[in-house]
Amino acid sequence: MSGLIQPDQIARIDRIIDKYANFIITTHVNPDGDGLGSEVAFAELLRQRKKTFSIINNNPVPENYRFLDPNQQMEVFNKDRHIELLTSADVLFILDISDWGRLRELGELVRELSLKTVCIDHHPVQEPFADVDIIYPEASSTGELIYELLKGLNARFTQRICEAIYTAILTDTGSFRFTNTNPAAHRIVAELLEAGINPQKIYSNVYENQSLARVKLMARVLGGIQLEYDGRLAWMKITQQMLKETGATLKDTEGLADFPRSIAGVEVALLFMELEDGKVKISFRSKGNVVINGLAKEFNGGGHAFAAGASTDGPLDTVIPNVLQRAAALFENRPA
Ligand SMILES: [Mn+2]
Repeated sequence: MSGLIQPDQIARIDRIIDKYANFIITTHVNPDGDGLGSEVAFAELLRQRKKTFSIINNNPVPENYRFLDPNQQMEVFNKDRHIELLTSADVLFILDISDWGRLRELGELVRELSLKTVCIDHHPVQEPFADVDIIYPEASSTGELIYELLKGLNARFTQRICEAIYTAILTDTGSFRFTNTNPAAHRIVAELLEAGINPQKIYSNVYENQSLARVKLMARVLGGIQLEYDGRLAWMKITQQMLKETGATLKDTEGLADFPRSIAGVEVALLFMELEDGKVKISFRSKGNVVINGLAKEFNGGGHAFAAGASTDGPLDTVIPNVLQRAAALFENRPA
């Protein structure tokens, strides 16, 4: 299988792992299956190489991904608790993110320290990010890149590594449905299945593990879907009141933005979420014909061509019409 990561990059990572002893692994805020799965698989490589490592994230592991971390080795970043560890560490591996803003306080602290940084990611970037960047937007997921790296470094593909990489690819491709689904994703997953992982068990852990509050919130949110631009744009909102009334929390909203794409004729879906501080988080999703990260950029956001996000000042009732108006440009000169 020809990979994306070049042999000299693999050799460079090999040398870094060889040379140093203490490693930290992290991923973006609100970690997802790709970030967490990639962390677990990469950590197992370091374990096989007899290295000392810690996995430190800005947020706790969501309930439905706890199976990836049965011994609860993933730590939630706390400056007072971790400053010594981070100061004495040699290398920080940053997975599934190449944006300091999405590393929050951990990122701020790291930039003050002299840690060597290595980034492995598939988000598009404009400029160099870490000391060593292994960034391929054409990869389906960071999990795909971790697979290549582990292959290149002759890791032993234990059950744990196989499950972690499968989870990363499964979740980031939306169960092999999204536009980032590529032949490599299927080839890698075929190999993981041959190695004996149980896809039904992993699917059930990730997707059949929802809280009642989330399902109730979903009903409210979906009930409020509105269509614009001849049904080519669908939008919905989540208010603080809706969260309160259903008992749902922010983490219960993950994945909701993808839903309206299932409506016939809808090209673009927007989800507006009122945050506690009054700011508004916007999720942009596209079925694959209309590029939406340009629109996200207009609101200080960014992301992939067909999945992006932004966060802007409220109130919600001002943001929604503003974004909808600017979205008109997406459909100009584009017959339905
Ligand atoms: Mn990812």
